[in-house]
Amino acid sequence: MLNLVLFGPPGAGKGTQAEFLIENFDLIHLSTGDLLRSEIAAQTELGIQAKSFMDKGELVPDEVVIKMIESKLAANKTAKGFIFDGFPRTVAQAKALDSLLDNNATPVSAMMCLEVEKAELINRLLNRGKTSGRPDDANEAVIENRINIYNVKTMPLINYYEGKGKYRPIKGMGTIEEIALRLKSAVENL
Ligand code: B4P
Repeated sequence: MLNLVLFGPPGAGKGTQAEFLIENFDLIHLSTGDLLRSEIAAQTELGIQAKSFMDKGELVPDEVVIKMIESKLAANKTAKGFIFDGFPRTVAQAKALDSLLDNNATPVSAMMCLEVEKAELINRLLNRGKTSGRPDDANEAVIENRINIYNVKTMPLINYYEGKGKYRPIKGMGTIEEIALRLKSAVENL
């Protein structure tokens, strides 16, 4: 089983690159951002709660996203593997993922970390904001907040996975196709 954590700051290309990985490796894509946005669109209680965090660029509380992932894993027991996109984002989430996967005896295979310069992240997100209708992409101050939160709460996961020998940095600058090829060959070399 291949379980990939697709990692990187907001705008690094996680969602974009996940699509190529699904095609190449036949994995189930679990994006906590997408799952939360569909809860918002359906106006569920969870979605209404999550929206107040997401619009400000804050992280949604750990227990909410962990529960979502837990139920998706339970619903896909025969999968060949998973791409975790945007999850985990905190050390508590990473520990929870380890214990959920332990229950299925299928640990994280690797954490693929897309590395992109800050100015490029801001450009990409502001560009997406022109058409996406996402409030968290529309405002540069919110984007800055998302990047700061990534630096403080999410970056420590690099040490977490490096300590387990699972950290794989990937240059995330360049065209979408160039980055997809880099990722594909890194996964093939696992
Ligand atoms: P996400 O949906 O994960 O948002 P993201 O980080 O912006 O997505 P991504 O990184 O996939 O976007 P991409 O670069 O592909 O999360 C949104 C919010 O949900 C978070 O802020 C948080 O509030 C909440 N949340 C989600 N998961 C959570 C968790 N686990 N815990 C707590 N809260 C959580 O795309 C960006 C743009 O760049 C696109 O327009 C794309 O076309 C473009 N692009 C990509 N690659 C490019 C390239 N090489 N060149 C030029 N443009 C490129």
